[in-house]
This record gives sequence, C-alpha cells and structure tokens, in this order.
Amino acid sequence: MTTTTVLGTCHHDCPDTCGWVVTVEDGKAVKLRGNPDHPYSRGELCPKVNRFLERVYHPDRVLHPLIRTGPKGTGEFRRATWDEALDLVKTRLGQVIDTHGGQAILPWGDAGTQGLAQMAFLDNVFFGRLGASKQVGSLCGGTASAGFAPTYGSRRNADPMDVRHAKLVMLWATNTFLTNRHLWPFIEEARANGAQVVVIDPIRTMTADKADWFIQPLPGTDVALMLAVMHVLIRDDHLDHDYLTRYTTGFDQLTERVASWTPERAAEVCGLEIEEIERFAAAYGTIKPAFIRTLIGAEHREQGASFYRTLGCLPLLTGSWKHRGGGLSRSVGIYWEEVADFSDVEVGGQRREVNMNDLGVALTDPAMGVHALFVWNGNPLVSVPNAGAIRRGLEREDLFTVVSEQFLTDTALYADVVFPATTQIEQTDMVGSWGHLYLGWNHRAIEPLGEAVLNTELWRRLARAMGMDDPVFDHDDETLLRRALPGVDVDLLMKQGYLRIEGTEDILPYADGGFGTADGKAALYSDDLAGLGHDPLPGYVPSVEGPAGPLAERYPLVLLTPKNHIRFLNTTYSKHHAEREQGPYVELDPADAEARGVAEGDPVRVWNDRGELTLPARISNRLRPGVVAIPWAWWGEEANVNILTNPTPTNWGGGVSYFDTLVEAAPTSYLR
Ligand SMILES: Nc1nc2c(c(=O)[nH]1)N[C@H]1C(S)=C(S)[C@@H](COP(=O)(O)OP(=O)(O)OC[C@H]3O[C@@H](n4cnc5c(=O)[nH]c(N)nc54)[C@H](O)[C@@H]3O)O[C@H]1N2
Ligand SMILES: Nc1nc2c(c(=O)[nH]1)N[C@H]1C(S)=C(S)[C@@H](COP(=O)(O)OP(=O)(O)OC[C@H]3O[C@@H](n4cnc5c(=O)[nH]c(N)nc54)[C@H](O)[C@@H]3O)O[C@H]1N2
Ligand code: SF4
Ligand SMILES: [Mo]
Repeated sequence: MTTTTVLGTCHHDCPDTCGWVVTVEDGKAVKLRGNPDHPYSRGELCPKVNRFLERVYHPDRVLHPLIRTGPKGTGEFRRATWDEALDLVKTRLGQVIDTHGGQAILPWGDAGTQGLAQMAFLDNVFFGRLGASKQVGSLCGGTASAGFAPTYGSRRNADPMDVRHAKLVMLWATNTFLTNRHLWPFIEEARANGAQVVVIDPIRTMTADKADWFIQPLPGTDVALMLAVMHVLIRDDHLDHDYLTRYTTGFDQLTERVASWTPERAAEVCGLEIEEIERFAAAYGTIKPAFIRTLIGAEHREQGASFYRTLGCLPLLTGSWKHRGGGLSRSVGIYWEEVADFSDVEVGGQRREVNMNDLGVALTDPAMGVHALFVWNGNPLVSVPNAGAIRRGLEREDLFTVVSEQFLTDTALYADVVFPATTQIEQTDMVGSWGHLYLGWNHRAIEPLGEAVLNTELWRRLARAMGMDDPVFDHDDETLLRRALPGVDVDLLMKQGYLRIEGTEDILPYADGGFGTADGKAALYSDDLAGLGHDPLPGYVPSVEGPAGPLAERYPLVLLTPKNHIRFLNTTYSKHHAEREQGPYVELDPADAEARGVAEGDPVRVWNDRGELTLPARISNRLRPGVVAIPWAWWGEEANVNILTNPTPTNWGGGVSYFDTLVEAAPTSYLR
C-alpha cells in the first residue's frame, strides 16, 4: 500500500480559506484534516469540511455527463458520453446564436470554488468569444466594496489577525463565531488581554451570546446609529484632529450633517436606549485600539452601500487607522488580487451586461431575450431572490440550460445538459483569501472521479467544440496559475501549501493617508457620489420595503434570512447535512406569536406578494417584536426562502436587498 499526504486549501466561499492535509492510500483519499502549520487556521477546519470526504465519495455525485429525458425539474436524465453532450451544446448554442445573437446566451457563475483558476477565469474567454451577455453584479461583497470605495478609493483593509491587538472589538453585522470561526481565537486573544467585544446585530446570534455587550438595533437602522456615534465623537471632541486635517476632506460638511443626529433622534429610529448609544459612542471614542469587523450581513439591503460608506467614516474621525488593532476590516481579498495578473483571460469588445441578481427577470422577461443559460459554481434557484420567477424561467421549454455540478442541485434539476464537476481534492488551484493574508496552494490529491472535470477543462472542451483556438486554452492548470501569479514564489507556495502575500507583514494601510481617491485623502464628503446622483454625505434613508414604507400595513413583519447553520456552507451540503441541522423553521418573537395565536411548533404560513412558505414556528428571544427570521439555504420549493426575498438592487454596488423583506405570518388555519 502506498500512503501519501498532500497539502491543500479549502475552496469554499468563506473568509477562512483554511489549509488542509489529505491522506491518500492507493489513490483513495482516506483522511482530510486541517494543516497544523497554517498560520491562520492552525490545524482546524469546521463541521462542514471535517466531513468533506463524505461529499467527495457520496453516491449522489454526478460523475458523467447527463442529458435530460423527462420534463424540466423532474431530474430525469440519461447518462451521455462527453462527445455527445458537447455536440448537443454546440448544436443548440449554434442555433441560439444564429437566431437570436450571442447575447441570448447568459453565463451565471458564483463562488462555489474561490480558486483562482476554477472560479472565474477561462469562462471569460469562452463567453467573450461567443459574444454572450456579460454577468455583472454580485450576490456577496460587491455592495460592501462599493460602499467603502467613495470614501477610501481603495479596497485595502486592516489585517483581520490584528484584531488580537485591539482593546475594543466591534463585530458589526457579522456572525463571526459561525461564519468566520477561525477569527474567533484571535478575538479571544484580545479579550484575554482586556478587550471588550461588542456585537451589533438585529438578531441575538451565537456570536452575540459570546459578546460582552450586545446591541440590538432594528434591522436596517445602523446608519442612524453611526450618525449619532459621529455626533457624539464631534460633540465630545473624541477626534484625531491631526489625522482629520492631514488625511481627510469634508469634515465641516460632515459636522453639519450629523449635528441633528443626536442620540435621542437615533434612539427613536433604531429602537435603542439613548444611554446605550451614548455609552457606545464614548467607548468608541476613548478605548484604543478599536477594531471594527464587518462582513456582508448589512449589504443585503436597499441602502446596503450606505452602511459601509458611513461605517468607513468612524475610524477616520478617531484616527484609529494609526493603531495596530485599530481601523476596520471587511475583506482583504484585494491584497492577493494585487499580485495576480488576469491579462491572459481579458477579452475586449462590448457585451450586454446582465446583473446576476436579476436572474428571475432575465429568464422571464421576453424583452431580455435569453435563450441559453450556463450555470457553474452556484445554485441560483436557492441563492437568488425572486426564486419563483427563476423557477418559471428554468421551466421554459425554449431555454437551453447547461449546468456544471458535483450534485443534482435544485438548479441542476432543470438542466438540459449536466456536466460533472470535480471537487477540490481532484483539482489543482491557488486560493486567495478575503479573510487573511496568506495565499493557499491546493495540490490535486486524487484523480478526478468518473468522468468529472475541472472547470478549466470544461471551458477547454467547450472552446474546442465551438472551434475557438485561443492559445490560453492550451495551457495546463499549473501553467495558467504560474502565468497569473508572476511575482509570487510559486515553488515555495507549493511546498508549504501557504505563503504570506509579499509586502503584507505589519500593514497599517491608512496610518499615513495612502487613500486611493483623486487627491489621496479620505472623502468624508464625496464629489464622486454627488456626481452619480447620490448623497455626497453619509445619510440615513429608511427602506421602501420596511416598517415605514407603503407595504408595511399589509406586511408588518421584517423577514431576515441570514446564515444560521453550522453544517452548511451556503447552499452546499444543505441536502446531505439536512438531518444534522434543525430546520427549516420560522422564528418569531413571543409578542408576534401571541398576537397571531401561534404556538411553538405550529405550522405557520409566511407570505407576501412574491410567494408563500409554510414552516413550523420556533418562538425565541433572539429577535425583537416585528422581526421574524427563516434560516436560508435549504433546498426544495417548500423551504426556499428566496421565494419571498426582495429583488430590489442595492442603492449602489450591484447587490440585492434580501433582508429588506416584509411578510405577514399566520397559523395555517387562518384564512386570508
Ligand atoms: N457556517 C457557515 N459559514 C459561512 C457561510 C455559511 O453559509 N455557513 N457563508 C459564507 C459566506 S458566502 C459569507 S458571505 C459569510 C457571511 O458572513 P456574515 O456577514 O457574518 O453573515 P450573514 O449571515 O450574511 O450576516 C451577518 C449578520 O448580519 C446581520 N444583519 C442583517 N441585517 C442587519 C442590519 O441591518 N444591521 C446589522 N447590524 N446587522 C444585520 C444578520 O442578522 C446576521 O447575523 O459567511 C461565510 N461563512
Ligand atoms: N436569503 C439569502 N440568500 C442568500 C444569502 C443569505 O444570507 N440569505 N447569502 C448570499 C451569499 S452571501 C452568497 S455568497 C450566495 C451563495 O450562493 P451560491 O453561490 O449559489 O451557493 P454555494 O453553495 O456557494 O454554491 C456552490 C455550488 O457550487 C458547486 N461547486 C463547488 N465547487 C465547484 C467546482 O469546482 N465546479 C463547479 N462547476 N461547481 C462547483 C457546489 O457543488 C454548489 O452546488 O447566496 C446568497 N443568497
Ligand atoms: S468552509 Fe471555511 S471554515 Fe470550513 S474549512 Fe473551509 S475555509 Fe475553513
Ligand atoms: Mo457570501
């Protein structure tokens, strides 16, 4: 028997990008464990990925190309050869292009793998050459980035690991203990050195339970809270005047803007006590270093970009960027993107742009003229709002749908052709991280199972079938990666499995200015935003689909649908780990349950104009009256919460307003 160990990196859409080690015996992976040498993940994985090999060798894996034989959605397929499936795609795409033009082809890929080569790479060339529609927008992260951009002009953030040096840790709209679990030990390190941990979230999450101080504003009101914090910082002179003068513009206009945002006014909007806001602002103004950690929980709103625009102003007022353990961190993905070179896969030419969040409209509005859909690295029927419309679109007989998948997801059930995809241990890749500053190499540990192929190989085969001869399709994966990482010591990265991005030791990105704006200063007042027709200053705007909006009379409950599962990673594992998670259910505050005659475990109908779900009630003290929650990511029409969620685009940044959703709820016996 030959036993080897192979270094790899988790590919999931998760900030932690953990290092792992796979033990292989006679070509079969028998063990997958955390790499103890990895400086960030330090030998630990998570309850999802500890069972990764079950997924790799699961009997439900798609291991051969499939061609649909039954009605769409029924999952009736027959096994086909690669040649046959490629031929069918070639013929049908040819027909679509001849009849409707290239833009009738819509690509939809997400971050099922975050690997450099397997996420978004050769697909750019393939769809560019076809003249297909271009996917824009983002389910995740785009709005947050775009929110910071006007102020900072750069996507650089503080090193998350520096949280260990903080004395005040503010976990604002992020469920760290669940979603970013490997950061938690660094937070505990800070706490052991006397730091206070504050969580700001409309749900009493598992992270809130671990905090020293939990602040629970009404959903979507944080900007008002931030304006009041700035009001107090200015009123009580908790400012770094030197920093403000040297490195920022617009302080006077901001001062004028926040003058009316007294803690009294914010308390009313946020549903908080005045005293709590005063205490919170004073803590931020006086405890140093103060580290703000946020991820994407607050971007999924109509005014999602404003949250990050306003939050970004706080560390500028206090000069917190000067301190190790200060500043703010949302994503550090830009640091690895800065060392990557994507020129091999850049394709010129004008293409029609379609926002990936608008899939429901793209597939059902005849004016969009979409006749072929490609899906890879994602499960949009479960992950995108307007799921009812997406399903109707996927049912269209005149839509040709191709899905590349490891499993028959809800989306894949509607495919005309399914191509089998490899899992991470069957592929070679480099995974950059948005949660720490190490590159991760992933060596292929086992040969691809069945006839599964890497995404790179799928695009190569499709490109050849469509007669494309771009030289980039001739490179093997390692060559692609080496060419895309010109300044990186790839040999060392391959040997260690991880490598600190050069130049990121001890970073303090804005300690001495260094902003990417035109004048090099942080823009508290933003001419760029004014030019785009937005408020040039941070400002609070209540949601249209919110408690103060026109729909609230019919739909008085705000529905939140964040991640609330230890054993799912987005929609991945939801089918196979379902029995290990509790749910799905609808969570209600006791006051809302009582007002509706709902008892624990009762079947409850939750509805709005977009759709309806019936789920068992869970009555809890995690919410405030007027707010309900359904955990997201369960498969199946009867559990898919994105049937209800709000497809309105975020104010800027190309995201979508999942969490500004209004519903009503009632026992199933209630007739409406
Ligand atoms: N176990 C597990 N881990 C994951 C994932 C997973 O599915 N499962 N998914 C991964 C992915 S793709 C991502 S993007 C990250 C996301 O990581 P996070 O951003 O931490 O997670 P979310 O659940 O999207 O949102 C975080 C919190 O934002 C809160 N929130 C919603 N609206 C508001 C608001 O208006 N104000 C405030 N203050 N808070 C608000 C929600 O209640 C929620 O608790 O997690 C990653 N990690
Ligand atoms: N209501 C609500 N909706 C949400 C969210 C929420 O909090 N609430 N969160 C949003 C967020 S933050 C995100 S990031 C999205 C995530 O939504 P999706 O991107 O749709 O979800 P994932 O589970 O990450 O999708 C991964 C899919 O990619 C496949 N995959 C993995 N590796 C490969 C590969 O190498 N090749 C191919 N071809 N396929 C592969 C997996 O099998 C899996 O089915 O959902 C969003 N939707
Ligand atoms: S899903 Fe996240 S926490 Fe789990 S192993 Fe992968 S990177 Fe680490
Ligand atoms: Mo995400």
